Amino acid sequence: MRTSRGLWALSGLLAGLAGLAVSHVAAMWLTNREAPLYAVADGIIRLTPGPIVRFAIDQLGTRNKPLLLTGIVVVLMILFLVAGAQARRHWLRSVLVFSVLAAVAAAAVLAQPGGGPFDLVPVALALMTWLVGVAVLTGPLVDLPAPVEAVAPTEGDVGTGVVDGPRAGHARRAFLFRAGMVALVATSGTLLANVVSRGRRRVEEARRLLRLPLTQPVVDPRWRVEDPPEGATGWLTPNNDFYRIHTAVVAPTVDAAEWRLRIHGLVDQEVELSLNDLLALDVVEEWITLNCVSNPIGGPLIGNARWTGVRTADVLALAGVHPDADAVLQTSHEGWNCGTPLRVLTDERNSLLAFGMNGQPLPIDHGYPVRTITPGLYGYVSACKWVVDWEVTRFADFTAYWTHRGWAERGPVKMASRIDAPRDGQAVAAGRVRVGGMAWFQHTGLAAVEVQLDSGAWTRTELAEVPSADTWVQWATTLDLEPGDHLLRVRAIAESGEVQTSVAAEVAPDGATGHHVIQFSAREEV
Ligand SMILES: Nc1nc2c(c(=O)[nH]1)N[C@H]1C(S)=C(S)[C@@H](COP(=O)(O)O)O[C@H]1N2
Ligand SMILES: [Mo]
Repeated sequence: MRTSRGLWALSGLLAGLAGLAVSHVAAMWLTNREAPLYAVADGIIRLTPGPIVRFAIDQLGTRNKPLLLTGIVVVLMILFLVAGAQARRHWLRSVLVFSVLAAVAAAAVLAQPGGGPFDLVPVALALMTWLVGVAVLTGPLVDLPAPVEAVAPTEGDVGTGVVDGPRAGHARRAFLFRAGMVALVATSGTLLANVVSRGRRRVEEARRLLRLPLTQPVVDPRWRVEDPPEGATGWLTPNNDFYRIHTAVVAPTVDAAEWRLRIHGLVDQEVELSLNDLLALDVVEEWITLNCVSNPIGGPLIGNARWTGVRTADVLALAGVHPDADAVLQTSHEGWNCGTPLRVLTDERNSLLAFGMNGQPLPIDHGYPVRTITPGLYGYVSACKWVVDWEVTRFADFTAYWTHRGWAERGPVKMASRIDAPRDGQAVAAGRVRVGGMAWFQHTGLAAVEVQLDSGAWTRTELAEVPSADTWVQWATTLDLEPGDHLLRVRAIAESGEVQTSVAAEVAPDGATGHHVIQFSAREEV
């Protein structure tokens, strides 16, 4: 071993990882929150400009958070190595690095919604582990000779004579033993953190046991096209396949028994409702298709489910809404918010406070125990998950999470259609081929879907029936394909006669427009 510099850095890394593990376990046991690491990730997202967050969601989909967390861990590991290496020059230097990291974590933890001094305990324990860990690990290293290049061998210098003497060997063995111990603490801590009941598991368990008036959804065969093409999208989106969009790094875990919705602002009387209060109202079941404003043309950020809940109109009636109000500012448990037109929440449509999704209690990631779901509006202005607060107010008096970041104040869904089969770039056999997909214009309704093959005429497709205008529509048709490359385009036509525009618009600020076009090839059968 020519130099002990690597061992100093390694000491920092091991102590650092052990501290992370300790903070993880402490957070789960003491505060019933996710580890401070997640608070830091949350903080980074909150401080990042909206367009960049949107871009990340668009580019990476649901992988954006694991990637962010991985990025943070990589940066931390580098800083841990630096802290260890700095300790070799003076122990105070590593104290400084670790203290700065702890301060950042402390700030992030306190900035969490509902964050308090008690949430600092895991951070303090991590800092202690870091400092003690580095001291314990580097103790034996002090006895190792300095790196060779640092000690120029001069005549009569006995210092270089002990490079691999018995003292050094002993020091190295002592270091390895202690490193092993610290590594053990780090690994068992991490394992323990995953084993001990996390807040999520606890709520997951309660969710499983929760008894709600739910029935299993039944898809009427008429809502599916006959003879669907291979690769067609199912009309009902199973909960596990339903797209998920939220700004929170870790979905909030809300206790259904403690859940309350507070309604205040421009109302006759403030009310606070529990889940049982909701269940005392008329419970309804509605098929509603939900989509994201940042779904690009042909994209996957849309799903169709049968939601169980109570009408938002009935709930607002309990509070009595003032005539000068035009909006409800909805806020979720973790602080995200959106502004929804009061008219949409109180008109004839089945805008719901939902607690059931496809016959199951709402999954945690989809807003357990209660969320809003509003036919005809994009999610970012209406579908507040983990909703806990409704302020009846006026659009002129606030901006919400996404409107503050430049997205449109109103988000009615735009007419759209999508080709699901064949896929873009796919090769199919020439001759008669079934093609199909989905089209939607929630709460307005579609009259037809047409396709255009290459530069041919627009032709009508077969449409399945729908239970209401609030869901997507399945379409299919048979094409007669010559061998070679083809382009297929789709467009929808509303009940009003309006034709889906071919003019392309970006998703920002209020939803994409344009026709979905795919390119595919037909091959001569061999
Ligand atoms: N609390 C909370 N609710 C939220 C969001 C969020 O970031 N936080 N995102 C909204 C957006 S942009 C969409 S498209 C829908 C997505 O709902 P889903 O994840 O159940 O598909 O939730 C909406 N409700
Ligand atoms: Mo969205």
